[in-house]
Amino acid sequence: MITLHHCVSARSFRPLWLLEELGLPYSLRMLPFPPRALARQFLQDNPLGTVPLLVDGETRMTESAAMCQYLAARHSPGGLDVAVADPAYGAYLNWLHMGEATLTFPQTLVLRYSHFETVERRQPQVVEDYSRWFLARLRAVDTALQQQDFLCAGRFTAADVSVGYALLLAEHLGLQPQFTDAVRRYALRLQQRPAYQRALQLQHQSALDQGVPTIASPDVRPGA
Ligand SMILES: N[C@@H](CCC(=O)N[C@@H](CS)C(=O)NCC(=O)O)C(=O)O
Repeated sequence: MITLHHCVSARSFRPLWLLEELGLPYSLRMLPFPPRALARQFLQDNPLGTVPLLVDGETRMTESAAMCQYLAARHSPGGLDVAVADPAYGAYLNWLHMGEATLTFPQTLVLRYSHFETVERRQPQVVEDYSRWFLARLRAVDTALQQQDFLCAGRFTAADVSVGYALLLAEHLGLQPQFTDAVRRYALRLQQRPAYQRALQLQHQSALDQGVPTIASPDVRPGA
């Protein structure tokens, strides 16, 4: 049985959404955000203190994009992954990792220096620079979507889950009004998927059931 350690709408939303897309059995363990401060016993499970943590037998993973790759390859070969022999394999891996490395990372600087830090440590210049950085990198997504509904292989794949989470985070940061039409329509297309909707409802209900705040992690204001 797979166990996913998750905070509401944190990067762990990627594997949660994918698990729902794949229809796999799993157990969802909700944590308050940030777990490093509010659930210190979690450090015994993951010394980084970060979510997601995914445990599948002897396998323990702490990188959300890698989890997407792992779950799609191991549990749905030919379904939500792209096979090594497929001409779209390189594009698939590129998008899958771009979702975290290029599209999510700059947003974490925006989040940290606009909301997470104490008022004295906030950095409006960092917020402006990395918001622009993110929006500039998003042009690659816009270009791809001029030709197709999904990023690669002519169908929905785990790469769309990875990039889709970066778009969800951007909405929490108020960057959505600066999306192009193609990106806005794409985000809507992803968010209308039944598995995405189920993941949203499940995280909310599981937070209630497990006594964890239901507020989305990017909306938490630890420094306020
Ligand atoms: N690159 C990792 C980043 C994991 C990460 O930093 N997660 C954030 C939530 S989105 C976290 O747990 N932050 C809490 C902390 O840094 O204490 C991934 O993609 O999973």
